[in-house]
Amino acid sequence: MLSFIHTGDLHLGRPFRRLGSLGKEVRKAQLRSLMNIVDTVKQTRSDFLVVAGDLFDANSVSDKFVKNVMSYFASIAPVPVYIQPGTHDVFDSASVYRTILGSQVLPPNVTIIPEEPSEFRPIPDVAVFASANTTKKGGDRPLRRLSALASKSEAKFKVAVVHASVDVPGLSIDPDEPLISLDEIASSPFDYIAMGHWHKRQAWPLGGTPKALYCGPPETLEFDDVPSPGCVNLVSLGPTITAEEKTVGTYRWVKLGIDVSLVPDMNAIVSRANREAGPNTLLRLELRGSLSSGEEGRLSSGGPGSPGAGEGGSPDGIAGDNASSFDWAAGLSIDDLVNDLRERLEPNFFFVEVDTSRLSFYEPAPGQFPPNSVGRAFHEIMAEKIEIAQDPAEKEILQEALRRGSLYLSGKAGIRS
Ligand SMILES: [Mn+2]
Repeated sequence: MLSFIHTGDLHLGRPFRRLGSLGKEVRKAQLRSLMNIVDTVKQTRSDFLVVAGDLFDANSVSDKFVKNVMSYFASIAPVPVYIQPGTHDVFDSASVYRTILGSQVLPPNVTIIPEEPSEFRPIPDVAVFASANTTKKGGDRPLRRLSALASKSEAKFKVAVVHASVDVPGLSIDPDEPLISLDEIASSPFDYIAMGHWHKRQAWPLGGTPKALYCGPPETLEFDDVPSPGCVNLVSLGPTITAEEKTVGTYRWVKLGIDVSLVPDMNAIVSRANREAGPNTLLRLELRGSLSSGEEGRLSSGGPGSPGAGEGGSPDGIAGDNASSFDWAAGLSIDDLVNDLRERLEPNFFFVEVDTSRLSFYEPAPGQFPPNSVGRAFHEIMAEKIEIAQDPAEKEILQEALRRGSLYLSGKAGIRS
């Protein structure tokens, strides 16, 4: 069976600044994924390897690093390797590939795809068609030129390598970037289009037999790459074309959104997060929901409560069933909350990031509703009831009703079905 390995978007040398000192561990994992890729080529006895753009994160990489990267490809000689310059390592005058081509580091089994559409024959029955990206922008339509060239080819199997977005409204990142349309895919003479650029595993068209496949980065690059790709495609060329995932990556990036108003306590956040735990898991915890100003919460919990610069208080408990549930974090500032969570989660993960940019600080105020609105009337009626209530427990319930009602009427909270 004829087969090849399709990868792309390795982004070798990426700084991973948000990871601080752990960034270098992920950079090491990127090189490990490259080693796993060449091992996969050997183990599956694949006929060739294609890299669909963005092998390097940037064109400014050191000669030593480039030499090291090339040595991985040299290790599978004479198996042909086709490297397509993408958008991060675009084939412009300052391209890393100009340096590689002008030096002695290019292994004999490696081809850097040139600017003009070209046909390569790794083995007699298979033709690979590709052209380098020479600009990051420009509304280029690379598949059209490749299709024109491939339609003249007699090869039994035709493979294209393209670093571009699929032109789907709402999905393509930028109308000025390299694009291929669904029509171009459908009418192209290719058996398989090895895509790069999008960092997600996807196959187009969505219905029917997929022809243009994104394999995603072999080592995941960010929290937005969901689910973590971490693999390459083993493509088998025969009466039917199949693409099988082969895992080559190390780290799993998990983004978890939690509405603090829907959990009973901090333990619930920790135990939910710990379901994702692992020594190779990076966690981004995105907290959202509304925190009350914490005045009543602080009083009822007796906590110190020092919101300092203004932000702080107790997470909202809109869905709580009783009074104790909505002030579970009373007296905590947002910083305290984040520090507590990090302290409890960090031992169980490779990396933990807590985002609180969508946690809102909230205290009902009549001025937030226009005069003569339902919200203003509700606020005034409730304020009067709170004023005249004698029983402290009743007063507390009314205050909470005001807070929750104001959240609802101002659109800050909804009703769960
Ligand atoms: Mn990329």
